Amino acid sequence: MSNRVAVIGTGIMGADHARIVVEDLPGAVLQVVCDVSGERARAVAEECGAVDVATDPFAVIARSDVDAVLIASPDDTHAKLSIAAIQADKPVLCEKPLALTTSDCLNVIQAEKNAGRRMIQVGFMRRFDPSYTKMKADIESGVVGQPIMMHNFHRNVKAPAGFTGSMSITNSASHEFDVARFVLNTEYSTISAFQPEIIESDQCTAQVFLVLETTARHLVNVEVNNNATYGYDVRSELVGEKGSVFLNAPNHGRINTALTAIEHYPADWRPRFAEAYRLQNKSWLEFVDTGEPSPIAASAWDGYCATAVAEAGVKALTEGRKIAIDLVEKPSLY
Ligand code: ISE
Repeated sequence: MSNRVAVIGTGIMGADHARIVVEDLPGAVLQVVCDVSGERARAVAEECGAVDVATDPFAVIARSDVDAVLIASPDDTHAKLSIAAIQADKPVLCEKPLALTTSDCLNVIQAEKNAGRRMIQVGFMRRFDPSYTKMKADIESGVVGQPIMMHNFHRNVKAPAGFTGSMSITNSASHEFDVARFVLNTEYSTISAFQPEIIESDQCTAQVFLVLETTARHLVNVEVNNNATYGYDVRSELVGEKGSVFLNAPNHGRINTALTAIEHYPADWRPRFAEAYRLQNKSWLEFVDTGEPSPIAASAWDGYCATAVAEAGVKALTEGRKIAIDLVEKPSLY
């Protein structure tokens, strides 16, 4: 039987997920597209050929013709909707972050513990990106020796209106928090946060520079520049004791002309991570089918860890000091 999927939220990612369900997930049916704006829901549903549209996410989760729920609504709705889906016994793919606060993440974890099984996959899609997969494999094969440092760059063309320095940490850098922890297979012990004050910038245009120490004593830095202007650009270099591994972004062509080589950047993350999204969503559908969570995918526990780092990061930025990252004990479910 096909799995009938509801997509909740039709912003940039919700619309993209609806398209992926239809185009790339042969075992899935796009049953409902839901958004508080009925007009937006209808537009996406029509474009993708969804069976139905709706505006009330809780009613959608309760529907008997919905088997699984993909949550891509605003960040502050993720925890409540995830808990409602767990209580309705429907597996969830929840866009990152799982929740804006660690206490809300722990509420989701508690709901899973009450259900007695894993039901949440968090949309940290970079874990499925072939270049990060290769970086992780290169560490594990020992080719660059023991990993020591990881440099990360995360650049968007232009921050949306109202995007703050803190959101650069909670919304953007949360990807690096998760993927560096996944690649290095460690937790973090501290985070420090800085903003360059060379050019006059408001909260929305300010860059953020983060330095993290891991419990295994690696150093990880993350530059977030959400007003880079030139393109969407994510880079990473892992430095080991015997060499280094660079992340290679897929680049489908380079123009050589007039003594110049020209490469193009995407305007946002969707083309850069298209394959990662496809692989992630396929693994989620398998999880829906079998009840077996993917060992690669981020769990609610991983979602909690990323939010704990982000919470400490925002504190580090506002208080101007290094903040320790303390996690609760990991429940046996994970
Ligand atoms: C956005 O929410 C995402 O999830 C993108 O992957 C990320 O690159 C961007 O910085 C975020 O704002």
